[in-house]
Amino acid sequence: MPSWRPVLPILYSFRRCPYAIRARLALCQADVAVALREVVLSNKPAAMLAASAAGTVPVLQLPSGEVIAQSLDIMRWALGQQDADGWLARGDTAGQRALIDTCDGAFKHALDRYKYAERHPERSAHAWRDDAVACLIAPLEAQLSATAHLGGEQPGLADAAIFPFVRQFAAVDAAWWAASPWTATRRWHDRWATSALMATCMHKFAPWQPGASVTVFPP
Ligand SMILES: N[C@@H](CCC(=O)N[C@@H](CS)C(=O)NCC(=O)O)C(=O)O
Repeated sequence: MPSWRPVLPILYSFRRCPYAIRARLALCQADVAVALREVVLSNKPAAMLAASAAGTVPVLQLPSGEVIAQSLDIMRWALGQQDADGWLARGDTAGQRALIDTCDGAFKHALDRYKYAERHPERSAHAWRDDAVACLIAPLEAQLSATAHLGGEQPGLADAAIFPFVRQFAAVDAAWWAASPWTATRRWHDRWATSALMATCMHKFAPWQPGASVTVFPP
């Protein structure tokens, strides 16, 4: 047994953040171990802000000191280490990148307003929901009616990148979602929601504090 401890990359993460979830999904899929530091967004650790002044999660700090502060870049970095199931080849095509852009742009915009409609009284919750459906759910439904996942019958990067946001969308009004006509997208959502990968990614960790012992993720 070596007397030294390998130095792990540090992942600043927040359990419910969809960007952090997509990063953790890729780290789990690649089976890349990191030292997870669960962050409380209202009390961000100074070490995280020193690594990335933007102050958003997730942040991955490599042993070399390099910092990766965008969730998609963390996904690509993780899968670049190990990608036995071909998530990058299957799930990072130009068409899928366009869907991810829509997810992070117009869909996220509408989702936040649908979720917190009382803060955006200029339009009704239903109007924001209609926007979200038009920009992302409808295109997803078209693709997922043809194939089980976005890049074919097996999952890939784009599925894992987009799913955490659809998960939030579905949870805003679960009864509406369950009765909605987006059957292929609901099936895809349910497969991801009940996957072993998601169960691992949603493991609960206490907030990190300086000096705490290392929490290895995936656990
Ligand atoms: N473009 C970033 C966005 C990350 C992001 O906005 N994360 C949210 C949490 S879901 C955040 O950290 N917000 C800062 C805050 O709430 O203070 C990425 O892809 O990683």
